[in-house]
Amino acid sequence: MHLSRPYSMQWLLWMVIVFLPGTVLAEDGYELWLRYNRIPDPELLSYYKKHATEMVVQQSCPIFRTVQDELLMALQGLLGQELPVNPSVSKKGAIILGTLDESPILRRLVQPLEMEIAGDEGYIIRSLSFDNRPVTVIAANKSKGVLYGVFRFICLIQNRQAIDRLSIRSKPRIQRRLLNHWDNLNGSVERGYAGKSIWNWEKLPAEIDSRYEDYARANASIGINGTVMNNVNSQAEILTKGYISKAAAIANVLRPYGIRVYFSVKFTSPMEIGGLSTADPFDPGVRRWWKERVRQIYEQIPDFGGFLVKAYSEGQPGPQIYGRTHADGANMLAEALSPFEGIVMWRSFVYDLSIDSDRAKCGYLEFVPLDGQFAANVLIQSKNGPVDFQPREPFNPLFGAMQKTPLMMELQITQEYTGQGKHLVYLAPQWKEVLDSETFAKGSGTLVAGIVDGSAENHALSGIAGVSGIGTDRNWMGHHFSQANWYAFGRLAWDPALTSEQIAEEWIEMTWSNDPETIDAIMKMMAGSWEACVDYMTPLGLHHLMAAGHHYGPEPEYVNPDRADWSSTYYHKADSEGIGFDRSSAGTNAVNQYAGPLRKLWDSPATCPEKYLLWFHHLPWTHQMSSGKTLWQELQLRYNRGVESVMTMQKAWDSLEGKIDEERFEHVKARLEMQLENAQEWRDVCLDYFGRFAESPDTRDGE
Ligand code: GCW
Repeated sequence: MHLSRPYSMQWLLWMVIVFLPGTVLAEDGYELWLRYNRIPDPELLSYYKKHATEMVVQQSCPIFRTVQDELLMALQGLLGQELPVNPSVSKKGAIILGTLDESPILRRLVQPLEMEIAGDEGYIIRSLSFDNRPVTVIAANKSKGVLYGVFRFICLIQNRQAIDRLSIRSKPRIQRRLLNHWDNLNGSVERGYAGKSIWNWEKLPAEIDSRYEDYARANASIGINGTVMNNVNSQAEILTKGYISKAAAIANVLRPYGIRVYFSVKFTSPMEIGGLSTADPFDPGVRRWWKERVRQIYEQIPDFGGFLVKAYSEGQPGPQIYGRTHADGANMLAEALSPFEGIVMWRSFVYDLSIDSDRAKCGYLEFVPLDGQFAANVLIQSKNGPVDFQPREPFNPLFGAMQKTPLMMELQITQEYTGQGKHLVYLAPQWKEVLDSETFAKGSGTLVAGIVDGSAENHALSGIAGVSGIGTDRNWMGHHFSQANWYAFGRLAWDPALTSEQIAEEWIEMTWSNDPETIDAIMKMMAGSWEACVDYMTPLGLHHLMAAGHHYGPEPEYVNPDRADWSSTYYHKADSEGIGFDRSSAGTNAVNQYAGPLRKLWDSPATCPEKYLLWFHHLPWTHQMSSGKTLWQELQLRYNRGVESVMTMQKAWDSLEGKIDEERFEHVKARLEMQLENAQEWRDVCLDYFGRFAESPDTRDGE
């Protein structure tokens, strides 16, 4: 039996704490949702023990050992029993794991057709009978699928679900499910709020931090299969021999968990570290340089995923320097990666105001004309909205407008604009709003999710990325509740059709408690938290009112002396006439970038949903809202409502005192206090400022 991990010091310590009878566990959030505390209810415990008596395994490979270790560790924790690992079934309640190719028992039990449907990463979990003994089968075509199946099975027990009548078949809808680390090589993390980068570049490759493996477990448990290790504001050094070896050492730890590594690369690397005088993608020397560098990477990291590129944006160089297009640049890298089956993820986050004075229109204007020009192994990576991870944005109009090109979606797990690891904001509802948006790209029924997963436009490649926010803090994310966003990202990347409630419930039971009242209280807190944040920061379609630079607090009056679009006033345009950005056909006509039915709906303030109202329209303060109030009154009401929601969250949390371990309870309590202060500040600063323009007097209570 292979039990390498559990014998680590950390594990031993953990076991001692867990098994001391009557101990209230001290928890610091390090275990994330992979908490395998003993099931306290004796009846439940004996039920699960009856259905988990032995593990039947007929194969071995690095991923398979991971699978086995994880299940052993989970059941040892949850059930307090160490499962024997046998090559054949000897008991009722056996759990049979494996792939059909390698397991003769599974070949007897499972229909090959069923496995075909599961694909390369999918799995089935079934309650079956083997020689008249009830057994559980976790089967897949590849070991990786078994890994995902095992994590789901563990989750069922953590969620106290029945495991004796299982009939589950699952496979991911999106192929590349990646975290994007905005980690710099000096250990800092851009827009990170949880300490330093977990990659200890200085000590690598000699020292392998045990966190790497825990990071891999957490990601594998939610189906994440890739990680872009470094910041999109990239440094050429990532492509030097030294860094490639360091990355290779990490890749070796991640590989048994089905996770590949990728790099963000800088377009001018051939000049910065290659001694060339140009980075022109049409220059044969440059092309050779990239090919050679890619070859060197694959020598050390044979399953390397590919490159992510931020080009000609916010100071990053791009092919435009040489009069070439995004497609020219992307295709050059694609050519170098293609023999190794690597991919290029080329970002569409560009906003050159010489192309259009409305920043929200720029990505579309630059990229749509290039549709059809990208190589087969290029994906365009686009943020969920057209501006920049604001608390709420309509979906990015590129989704649906580039039908010949696979578009990846980039979401921001790290809460740059939503409270930065200090506010409790559950982002799954935000992501769902975008993924579930109807694009009308091919008549009705074409959701953004269908474009991202490749099904709507029949793409061979598909992907989704989450900007990670993970750091060296013990709880990984700064706020215990920010872990829910990491979790939700993985689950939605696997299946965008899951609801944010389903995901929250799963996560709460794994992370906090199985007590129904506790679950209910936390569910309510999470469910309303995103709308609360939108209300106290940027209600009714307002956006980018954040303070310059750090983007944390409010600064609606901010004017950048150099760039209009780095000013808050550019976005809200408040004056004595009214407030909002006119992107209607009478304004910048950004609305025209959406398909007909949406264009029509959003072009008129009468039919534009109120959540996007000031995104698309500049309206007088006296504009009548659906509530019968004026716009100014409604704005006050929303800001106040946001603050009140935080108070409600606080009350809900306080009611859980004694039901949640003290350390995490106090941590969240303190953060909620900070969140309330911040929400009040947002409200007061914004209403004071807008009040200077609004016609009616400031009726702070929304009356
Ligand atoms: O959201 C903005 C951030 C930058 C970031 C940029 C991007 C990595 O403020 O910090 O740079 O977007 O996505 O490229």
